[in-house]
Amino acid sequence: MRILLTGGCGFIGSAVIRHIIRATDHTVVNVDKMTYAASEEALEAGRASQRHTLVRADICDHGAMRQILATHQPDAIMHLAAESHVDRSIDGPGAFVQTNVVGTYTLLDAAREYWAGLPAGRKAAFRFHHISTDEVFGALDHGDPPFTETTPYDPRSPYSASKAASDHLVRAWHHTYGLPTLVSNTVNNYGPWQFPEKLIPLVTLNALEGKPLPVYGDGSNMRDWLFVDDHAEALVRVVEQGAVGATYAIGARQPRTNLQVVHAICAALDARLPDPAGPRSRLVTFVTDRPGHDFRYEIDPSRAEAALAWKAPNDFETGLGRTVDWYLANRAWWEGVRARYAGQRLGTVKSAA
Ligand code: TDX
Repeated sequence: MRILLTGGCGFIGSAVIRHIIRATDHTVVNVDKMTYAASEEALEAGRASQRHTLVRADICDHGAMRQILATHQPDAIMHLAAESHVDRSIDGPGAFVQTNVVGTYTLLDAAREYWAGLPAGRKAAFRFHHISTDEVFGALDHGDPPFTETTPYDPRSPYSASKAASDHLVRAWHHTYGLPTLVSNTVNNYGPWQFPEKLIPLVTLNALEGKPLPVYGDGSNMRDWLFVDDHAEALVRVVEQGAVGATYAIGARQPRTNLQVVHAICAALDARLPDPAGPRSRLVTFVTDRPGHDFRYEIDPSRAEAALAWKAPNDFETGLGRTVDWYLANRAWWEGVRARYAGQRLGTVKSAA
């Protein structure tokens, strides 16, 4: 199948492209705006593959989307392009509304026009797969059951509100216009090539550089963790086998407190590269909490696992070991990224609202 994938130079999009090139015979047209978080290097073998084409374009550009669809004639769209960092959405929500809401609308509109013009067989087989997050469901408290496909929406940050809006638009295009859509929502991803603004790569690099490891609040907030290559595998199954109109809640049943995550990173690094100054946990520093910090996210992936005949191969400890090994082996990449963004604190709402 010919897949048009948006955001293919991002963290999750590039993992999907690597998986497609390695494990399937699909071809990919990668539409990416190349923002600060994009990395062409992350495509690895995809860069040189005849089955991958990179087109630099913004999903908010309707004319460009129409033209790319007409030229490349995809059988499916996997939509991963998004602004993704919650702290940045606190400092500058406009870019999130623009790319995540207006961009998704623009892509949907161009996709509908393209899909309407397809011959009957290709029209029936076409899929628009929208990739989203568990943050749209709001925050859980201790003891609340994990999110599922039927949990009501309750987004609470500019980022999650923009993703929720885009999920609603995708479902509206299915119910109103019949566009054959699929939606998946997932937990926190981690792994190689993640931009070091997110917790795991930020703490890994700070720990390697002997810098403070910033833990928001008391570190008891909980996230549920999925290794990015496992997510990529699940996403390709969704686009290949998913039921039109369905939602898939994808996860690996690996909830941890942030403090557990930070200690696990320190232990993994200490075991591989001991720091002469002592265990890296000494660098843990509790800092002012994130405004509106959601307490806990967790997904029950039972329905998606059954529907897709898929289960995440890596538990948190295995995936984290692979991640830490990757950062140790790819210093040149992250040193270049850190030269542009050294990991300074974002999203503290310094000026009074
Ligand atoms: O320096 C930090 N210290 C810290 O304690 C950072 C960057 C984060 N945190 C905390 C905040 C969260 O409780 O760690 C947790 C994880 O933070 P992030 O990596 O910023 O992720 P999160 O806010 O949970 O959102 C992520 O998961 C869902 C992604 O950024 C989203 O794109 C995804 O949709």
